[in-house]
Amino acid sequence: MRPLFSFAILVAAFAVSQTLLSGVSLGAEQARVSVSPPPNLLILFTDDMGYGDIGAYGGRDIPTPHLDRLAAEGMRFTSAYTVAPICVPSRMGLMSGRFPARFGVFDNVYSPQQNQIWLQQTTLADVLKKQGYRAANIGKWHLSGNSSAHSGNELGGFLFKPPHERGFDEFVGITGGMHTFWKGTGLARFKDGTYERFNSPDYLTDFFGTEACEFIQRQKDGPWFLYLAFNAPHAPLHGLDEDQAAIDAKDISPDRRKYAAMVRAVDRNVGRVMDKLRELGLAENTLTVFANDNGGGGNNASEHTRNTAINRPHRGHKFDVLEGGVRVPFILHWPGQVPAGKAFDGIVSTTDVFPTFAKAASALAESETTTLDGIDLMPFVKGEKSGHVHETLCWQQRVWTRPNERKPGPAYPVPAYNLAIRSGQWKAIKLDQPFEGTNHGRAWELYDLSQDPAELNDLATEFPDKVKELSEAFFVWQKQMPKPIAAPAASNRKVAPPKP
Ligand SMILES: [Ca+2]
Repeated sequence: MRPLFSFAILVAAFAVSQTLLSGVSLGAEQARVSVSPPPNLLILFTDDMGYGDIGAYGGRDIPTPHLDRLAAEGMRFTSAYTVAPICVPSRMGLMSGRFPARFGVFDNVYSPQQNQIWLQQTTLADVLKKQGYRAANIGKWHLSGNSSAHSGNELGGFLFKPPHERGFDEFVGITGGMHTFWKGTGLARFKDGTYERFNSPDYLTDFFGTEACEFIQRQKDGPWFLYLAFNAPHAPLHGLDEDQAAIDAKDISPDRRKYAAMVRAVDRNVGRVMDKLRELGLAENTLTVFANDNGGGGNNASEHTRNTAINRPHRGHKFDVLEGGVRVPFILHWPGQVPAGKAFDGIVSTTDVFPTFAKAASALAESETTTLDGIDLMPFVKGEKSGHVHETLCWQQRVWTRPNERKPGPAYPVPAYNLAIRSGQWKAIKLDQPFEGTNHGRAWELYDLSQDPAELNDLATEFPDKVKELSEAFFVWQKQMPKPIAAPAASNRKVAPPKP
């Protein structure tokens, strides 16, 4: 096993991060060497999809030929992690290349003050735009607050910065977390300095696919950056009749059939986008990543986010720091650059997308990567480096509880946080903790993921030294992070109480 943790490196990284809180420096003095032609960059992102629900990751009852082809032509990562098991902090990590805990965010965001630090961050779109990329976010944003309500000319219910103030030239889609999928649902568009609200002319997932193809067609001379963030298969379970009818499996529940239809629609539109790249001769010069934002909602998540997703072979679901909440499918595709049909088993993070894309675009000098938590994947993909990309990853997630579900007290602090650390084959978890201090009613659990991917066999009593090592490493990481920035009481919010 590789060494666990370098405290010296961690301290050094901390010092750098404190001096560069605003993220990546974009000084004009930075000499940038352009490659010719610069690659187009595509993120295909899904929402609450189950880890085991696409064929390339062991899916059985939902045909996903286009995602499977993406994996067959690219590299499939088997130990990829999101930075948080819920939408907003997950997307913060993707767009910034940094842990959302650095922004004091450990849950979804419900108020402007919770976004204070995040709004100072350089985004991937900022970096690429300065390098001459045309950047579009099509689909779900969910980084301007938690509401899809539109007030005045604002793209969302809060006065947070919308996508076009975070580096994107174009945006069309939904601003909040949860949205209907049917034709006629309300959407927002910003393009060329104009803003409009309109009703979707099509089933939402197909409309986003259409918009993506049209963007690529318009920008075919490149370079472009497209962040295509499907809100499927997040609840509500709105699957087209024809997609439901196309699911051959007989022994699935009516809800699972609707979910399967939503995944099939995502897959169809991934196929349309990849076909468009091939049609325009852009496939060889486009770096694509496919990933899911957090674990599938499964059958146990809160009612409004339950979607029957299957995270097999992992236990847990969205909201959890168990593998079912944080391990995600992750595919990298770049013909001629990324080996085809191979699996990569080392630990990677969705924060790695930022430096991987920025470096591919020659938009990030080596010195600028020190502020990031993410690491460029290409040296690993090309075999120049080996092993885990991240020796250690940590999570701290506010516990999602319904009102009155728990009586506050030492055993159940409110708010409570679930803690987790992965290092090599090991994963340690401690549930229901206050942000600072310890709830001694909950001990650290320890799992050997190489033998027990479902985290069923707690080995903490057998390996106390490993528990000590991992727990100490976790708290070193935690001490780097700002304290949580609390949302105001629900009565003081400008919009209705949010849903994740
Ligand atoms: Ca999500």
